[in-house]
Amino acid sequence: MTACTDLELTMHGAVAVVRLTRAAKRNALNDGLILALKDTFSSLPPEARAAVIDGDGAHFCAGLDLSELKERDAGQGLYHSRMWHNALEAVQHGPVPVVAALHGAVVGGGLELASACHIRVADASTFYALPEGTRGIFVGGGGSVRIPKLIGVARMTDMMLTGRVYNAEDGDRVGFAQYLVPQGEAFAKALELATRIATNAPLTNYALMHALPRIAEQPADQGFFTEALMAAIAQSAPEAKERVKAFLDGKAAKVQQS
Ligand code: 1HE
Repeated sequence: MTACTDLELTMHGAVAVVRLTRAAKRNALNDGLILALKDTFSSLPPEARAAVIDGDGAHFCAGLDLSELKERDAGQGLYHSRMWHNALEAVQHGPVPVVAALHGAVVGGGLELASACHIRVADASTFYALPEGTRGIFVGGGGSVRIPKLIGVARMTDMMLTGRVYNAEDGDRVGFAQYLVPQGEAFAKALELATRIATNAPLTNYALMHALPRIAEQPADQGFFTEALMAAIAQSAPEAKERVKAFLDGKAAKVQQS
């Protein structure tokens, strides 16, 4: 495990809370933090069934630590980007679903980190930007793959060409976040959701993290087939049978409007 004082892991029941604790630098992600994120999500405690990522201070994350950028040549830049890819891959395709608690700046690499999570909860102070465009660089943490899946290629192009910043409400409207809550309430809502996710059958969570994104990328014919395989595996698990029986016996919750 990489020693890093800027990342903290605590367990809240079955939820692993991973917190960026570099508020003095607006949680900018230096190499140490990126490696620590990778290590943390690659070796979560076995009792973890879901995770939350949060950031200390007024901002979720100011993106890449720009003070480290000036030291790299092209080859080092390539390896550096691949290091980010590996780390954020560990978040997206790690063992458990991850909920991001967004507030303040969610910019550059911070937005790339948020987009690697499975659910994003934003509070009213949240704003989204890709300042790479105006800094003369490009996204390197998987943003060009993940962000268009949330908001579309045209909106991402606009953000990078013009420096456009989306506020919390507009970000919610275009698809950055699935939940918008009052200022200061993102962590509580993210923890509530993660606590609920942690009670799902692990195979259902696995299917949503690993099968659904792949099926969505497949041609329909292959997607239907992969879906059928995943459905068969999930419903054959003893836990699925128990949960269905509990409903039929009147012992499980009905679907209810909130
Ligand atoms: C930083 C960084 C950083 C803050 N790297 N040090 N990201 C950006 O281009 C965003 C740059 N940051 C900002 O626009 C602002 O800092 C914020 C809007 C996020 C916050 O503003 P504010 O007024 O609360 O804080 P501040 O006074 O600007 O910053 C406080 C300190 O954090 C200050 O250091 P200090 O030693 O003078 O106190 C800042 O220098 C430092 N700081 N952000 C380094 N990003 C895989 S590729 C991804 C490519 C990218 O992510 S590019 C986008 C980078």
